[in-house]
Amino acid sequence: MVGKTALITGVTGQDGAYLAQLLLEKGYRVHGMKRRSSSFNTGRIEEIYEDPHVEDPHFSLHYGDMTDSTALIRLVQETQPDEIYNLAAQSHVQVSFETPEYTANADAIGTLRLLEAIRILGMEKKTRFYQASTSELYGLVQEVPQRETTPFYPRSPYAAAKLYAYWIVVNYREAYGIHASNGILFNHESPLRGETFVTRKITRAAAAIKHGRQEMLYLGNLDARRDWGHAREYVRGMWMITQADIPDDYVLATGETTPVRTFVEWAFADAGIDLEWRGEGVEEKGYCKATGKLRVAVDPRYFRPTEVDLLIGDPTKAREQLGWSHETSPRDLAREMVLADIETMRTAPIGKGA
Ligand code: NDP
Ligand code: GDR
Repeated sequence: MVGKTALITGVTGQDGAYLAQLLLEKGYRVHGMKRRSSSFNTGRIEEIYEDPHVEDPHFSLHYGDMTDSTALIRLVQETQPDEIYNLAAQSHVQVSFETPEYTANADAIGTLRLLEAIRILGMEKKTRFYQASTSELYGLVQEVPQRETTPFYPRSPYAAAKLYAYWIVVNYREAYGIHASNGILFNHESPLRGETFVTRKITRAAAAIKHGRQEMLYLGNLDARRDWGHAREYVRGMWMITQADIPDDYVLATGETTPVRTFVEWAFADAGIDLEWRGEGVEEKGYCKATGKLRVAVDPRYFRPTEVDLLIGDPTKAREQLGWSHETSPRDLAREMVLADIETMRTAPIGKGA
């Protein structure tokens, strides 16, 4: 028996893949929006992909783009979702400094387009809406740990675009009575994490160095601190937020913060490479203790024009009101990611991602 219908934008991304899997397990009919690409972009959802020729599939993919209002309206009309999870975004903070206008279009106005689709189609009372909001909204530290009432201070075009999206969701909830909620999610990672985000960049490099396929890892700010949780647990939180009787905004976080430098040490140790650091600032370098080989160095090209130095979230509201909590510690997360990359790299070719 098929239950509710969900539409996921950004289904080909890390969170989209985990969420689609979760909803299918819960008996949903899942529609995913993917954008056109010149190469395959469905690698993360291969396991749940259903041949479109099967009768009455539980999982279907549709072309669309957050910058294309008509495609969004048509998709909502055709799929008639009970729940929309808006995960699609230009999600890379550093890239947003180079593509600020596109980032605003996809991340800010794209969210508005989707909310307007609900309104234009008269689905305000039928369709619940989940917005992928972010701890990047907190930006420059105002209060720690950061919670739902902490003031926002965005520090990138990405965060500024997500700030608009956050508030337009609140406004459409108040103005039109749409069941629309923001999940203010702190960083969450997994073996499916995009290769240019810092955790995955580190775990892939540690695995590649272990296999003798890479010599060096170049990183930016090693002092930045993040509250890293596991993506699989956070998509469960997205679903719980959407099931709540009353729409609201919730922080999902572990409550633990770790410097990038420490994540590097963990990942390399799990790959069998204990590091020692010499130098400071851009001179800081990580050497393998056993062999003395240089393995990690700072490259200022990865510094951001404005940085978010410290994120640590307080998930008390989600725990008390929804019963959500994380399970995986940042230390265990690092180990899971490294071991997965070591295994994958045993056979797969590696790219030269930034
Ligand atoms: P990913 O970058 O892995 O996935 C983003 C998804 O959005 C991909 O499916 C991508 O498609 C799609 N996308 C990008 N631009 C467009 C567009 N113009 N039209 C349609 N689809 C588009 O992100 P995550 O899965 O990590 O994150 C999911 C959401 O949660 C994002 O909105 C992100 O900003 C937000 N977020 C993430 C956090 C995290 O730590 N992961 C924390 C807080 C918020 P393609 O595969 O083709 O690139
Ligand atoms: P973030 O994640 O910006 O927090 O956004 P990212 O992993 O890119 O950076 C985390 C911190 O690490 C520092 N850093 C580096 N980052 C990258 N990408 N590459 C490097 O070489 C490097 N060296 C140091 C960064 O400066 C930063 O301080 C992620 C995204 O998923 C967003 O979409 C989401 O909203 C937030 O998490 C919460």
